[in-house]
Amino acid sequence: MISAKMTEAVNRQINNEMYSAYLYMAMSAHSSSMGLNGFASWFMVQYHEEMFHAMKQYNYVLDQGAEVHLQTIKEPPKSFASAKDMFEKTLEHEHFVTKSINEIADLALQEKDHATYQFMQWYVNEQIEEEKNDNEILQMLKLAGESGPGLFMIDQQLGARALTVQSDFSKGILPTAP
Ligand code: OFO
Repeated sequence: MISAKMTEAVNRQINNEMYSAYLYMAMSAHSSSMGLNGFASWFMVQYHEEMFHAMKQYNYVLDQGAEVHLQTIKEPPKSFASAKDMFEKTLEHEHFVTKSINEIADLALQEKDHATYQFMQWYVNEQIEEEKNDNEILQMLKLAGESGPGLFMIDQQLGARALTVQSDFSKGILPTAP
């Protein structure tokens, strides 16, 4: 069983993950409208990753015998200035997510809640990977340029990203291979 304060914190994080999914879905739509189909596909893969993050937390709350409390998801921006702008906003958002994950891990330590502390370590590691990927893409955009052949090349590369997480939750969260 987790505390009421921890239940509230994880529920808030479910909302953060759902907003992340919504934000990347908005970026995917915007990329499509700009003809950047590789970017659109990359952001749609990211959308699925965020839904997976949210569903893992949803499952965790239920497994702990606590209540899931779904909250309003705020509206993401409608449009973005450029491909670089989308990745700057992505990185900025992921910094916020990292901070909020660290706060839950801090709370778990304070409460001597080892189960939640251990559960959150998966997210701590995931954030390192996400920030690294976003930084690398931003670097590419700065080096190869934000238009013409440079942008086309990055679009092709981003389009190759494959989905590696579960996206069908009709049977709950399936155990991942060891
Ligand atoms: Fe983009 O990260 Fe979730 O947790």
